Amino acid sequence: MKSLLIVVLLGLGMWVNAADRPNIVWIFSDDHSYQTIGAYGGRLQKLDPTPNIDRLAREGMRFDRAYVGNSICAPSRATLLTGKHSHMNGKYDNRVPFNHDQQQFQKILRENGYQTIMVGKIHLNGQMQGFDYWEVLPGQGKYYDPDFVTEAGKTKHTGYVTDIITDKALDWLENKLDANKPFMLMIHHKAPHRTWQPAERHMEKYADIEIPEPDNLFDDYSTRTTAAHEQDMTIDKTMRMEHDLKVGGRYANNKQYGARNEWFETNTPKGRNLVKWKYQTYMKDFLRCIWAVDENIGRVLQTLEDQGLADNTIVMYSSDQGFYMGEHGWFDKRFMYEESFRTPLIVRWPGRIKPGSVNTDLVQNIDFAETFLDLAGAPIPGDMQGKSLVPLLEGNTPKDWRESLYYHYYEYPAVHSVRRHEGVSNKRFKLIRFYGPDVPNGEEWELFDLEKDPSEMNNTYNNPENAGKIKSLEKELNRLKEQYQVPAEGKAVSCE
Ligand SMILES: [Ca+2]
Repeated sequence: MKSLLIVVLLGLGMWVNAADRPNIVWIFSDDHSYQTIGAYGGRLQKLDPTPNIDRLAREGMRFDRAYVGNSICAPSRATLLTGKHSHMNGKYDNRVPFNHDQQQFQKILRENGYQTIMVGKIHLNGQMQGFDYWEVLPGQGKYYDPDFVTEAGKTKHTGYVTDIITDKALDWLENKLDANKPFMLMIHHKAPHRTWQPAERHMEKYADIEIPEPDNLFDDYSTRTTAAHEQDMTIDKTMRMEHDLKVGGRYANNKQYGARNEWFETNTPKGRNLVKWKYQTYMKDFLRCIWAVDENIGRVLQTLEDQGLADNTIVMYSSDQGFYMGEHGWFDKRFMYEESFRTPLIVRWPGRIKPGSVNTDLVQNIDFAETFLDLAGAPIPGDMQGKSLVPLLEGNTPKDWRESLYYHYYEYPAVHSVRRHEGVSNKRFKLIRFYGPDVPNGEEWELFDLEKDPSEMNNTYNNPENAGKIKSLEKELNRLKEQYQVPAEGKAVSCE
């Protein structure tokens, strides 16, 4: 009846009243690469890894050019909540504290009549603010029998983390919502974060399938600068047998990984064959974790229908960044190269988004907070740094929409040894500047033509023909730094 009323009101060209503002279900995962989403196509599509996420894309909009500003977990989440780049919200790496007292979109949503609920992984230590209810994993959280933290303290749970997070969300949808208010329900998964531990029911999935390799699994980094040569995130050298691949040590006699251990002991691959085996094993564990995420998204979609909420609820799916699925021989993220700079973004909004639409505008995680506020009809603070995606969702990209993106990664020296870098990217070209400790001469540059070289194998910065292009990209980088108020190098980033 309620949805019929909305249809009638929309039909009359009238905007619905406050009580009919859309609900938002914001499903988010940790390290989910676009390469492992069926709707994005690519070499893994035929494995059909994500039937429910694909359904969201069929019924909604897929963003092909969604990016982050700093490709690492906690800073990405801080950007999501604040609508600001890392240097403005102060959470520029995984180690510095996040100031919860600062402005965040959910506080404003709540002040404007939304019920706000957050369950799952947030990876920001301290008490959450602006939520009617929050229940989160401590730090990285655990895959099996995880603890959760609420305002009241820590509680222990039995089961698989992706299922438990969804159970909590469904409990809200079925039993706890205030029927007089629209809601924002954030369902934020730990999966498929390292060390890629699947639910027991998915341990055999893809067992007899050969996962296609990327063309650059054995990248030698020629043409790239020091950062690519000296990172510590290769499947070959960095990925660990026991910790990541569950072979040997505490897994030697583990029932779940018994067949894998037995196979390895008998065959013991070496050299390139070992890298290929590690790639297969990593990919299968990763895809198994995704399978549980996708299955649980299916449960959420079904519950929205069962509760009569589907028509007036926007469902958005994204991740805190992308991830390397063996491209460049890597796992992990951090670099400004496409696989980790980009992130999946799929949105379903019945009646407002044309089903099956694809958007190729440059969007970034600084846009999410403003989008939520815009959807809610709430005021958008002038110091947020993104733009609302609502016009894009409705198929009306503004003429002055951004044509370039700013990126900045700070966490070095640190795990995985990715040098600090910043850069600018438009739809065609990307200019990256590595700088700081352990970068020869203080800085090194890379230039890529994303059209001619989508895998970013050929750094053409030193080609004299590109001098003009580099000059204009540098100018654009400086313009973005001024626009986003990036502090001069060596000056502390804001932490107010
Ligand atoms: Ca992450």
